Amino acid sequence: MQISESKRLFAHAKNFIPGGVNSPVRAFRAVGGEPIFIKKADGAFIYDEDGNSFIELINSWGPMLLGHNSPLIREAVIRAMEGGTSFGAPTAREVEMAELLVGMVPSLEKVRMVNSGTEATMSAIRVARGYTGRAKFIKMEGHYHGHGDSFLIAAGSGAITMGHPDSPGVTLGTAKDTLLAPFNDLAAIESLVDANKGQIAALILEPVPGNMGLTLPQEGYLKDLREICTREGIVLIFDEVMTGFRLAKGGAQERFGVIPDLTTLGKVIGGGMPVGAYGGKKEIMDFVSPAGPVYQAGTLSGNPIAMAAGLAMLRHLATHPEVYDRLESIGNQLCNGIKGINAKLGLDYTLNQLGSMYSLFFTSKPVTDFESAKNSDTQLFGRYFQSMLKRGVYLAPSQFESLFLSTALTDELIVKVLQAHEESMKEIH
Ligand code: KE4
Repeated sequence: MQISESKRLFAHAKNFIPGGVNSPVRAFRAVGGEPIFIKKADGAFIYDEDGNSFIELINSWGPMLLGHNSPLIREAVIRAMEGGTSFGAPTAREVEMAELLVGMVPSLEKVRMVNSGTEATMSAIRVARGYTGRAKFIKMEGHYHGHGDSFLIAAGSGAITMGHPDSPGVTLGTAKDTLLAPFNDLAAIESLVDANKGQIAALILEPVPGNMGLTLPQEGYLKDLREICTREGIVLIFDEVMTGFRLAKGGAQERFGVIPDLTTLGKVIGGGMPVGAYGGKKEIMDFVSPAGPVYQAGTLSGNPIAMAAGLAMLRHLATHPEVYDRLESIGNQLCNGIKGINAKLGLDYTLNQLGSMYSLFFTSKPVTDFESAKNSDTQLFGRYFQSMLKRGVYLAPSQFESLFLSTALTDELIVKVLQAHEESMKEIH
């Protein structure tokens, strides 16, 4: 595979951008080699600067639920552009977007638009602290909630990948209010609550974590967290930046029937444009300025072009429930195929899947939390990644990421991915 233009661009980029990328995980540090630079994308394919094409299973880390360059989103953006790109003032589209979100996500009574998942989670924690008057919050080891200081403690995603789950630059003063618990460990939550009675503002988690690789909540775990938070007056926050509008129209909270007090969203709701959102109970959200005293703001929040893309996506999802049937079918077809091939080859690796999200862990042990995810052979994963890339399949360049499938992945393309998987598994063992 010829990648000379990507190599040239990467070398040049490093003169102007830290590490040559605008987000660390893109640098391929965890899988070796150098990143490919993408020129364009369409449907289930991305095309690099050297003319190579790849069936891709990340879909921009989740947003491309319908595949790349979806005509319904492209045309909405082009139409919106004709009226200008940003006003910094209220628009009708933002109202429609908020009403649609409130109508589709069970926990939402009021919602505020921001520009990224990071902004959404930072703001949700701040309003939970303002609402409760408490300072501490609980996060799960290995969960990733964006790069806000309070969250870069035992953080997942790129933070694990780069080996900095506890980032330098986060002060002890900040870190002291972040309490950590292993995912799927209710006793750990109970002991934190007992040791910090009346001091915990919020508990935030990825209800179905994707940022240590996909990991599933154990039976009853989410419901039990809900009960503890209700009992203790702790604001339960579901970070659904990944799972929102992916695991169901109403996200993991709809799929599992557990309703948080606040929800954070991103990715799919922007249809590929920079959009995040946080919302929930109106008695909490009315603490947000200018309705209440908790300050949060943003020049491009509710940007009219981003809203046009998000509205096109959400209107489609609201009126086409069959999208979710298709996503389930694609996920099951692909993952059952992978499991069958691994069994045929006598390879016993753990594959965690829910709907159109999955991770293949290079360990035979179950992966239920951060510690068990770290059992994976990341070197072998790196060889698998490169072998699949060589065969025209683009995976997330880290063992500690979920994959995200789109409705553009046809049955024929699933067969191609499975062929590449079988050849790669033979090659690396
Ligand atoms: P952004 O600030 O990247 O829009 O969202 C942060 C965020 C918050 N919460 C969850 C559950 C997330 O998964 C994310 C971002 N996800 C990563 C992928 N693991 C983004 C990819 C990247 O960092 O380049």
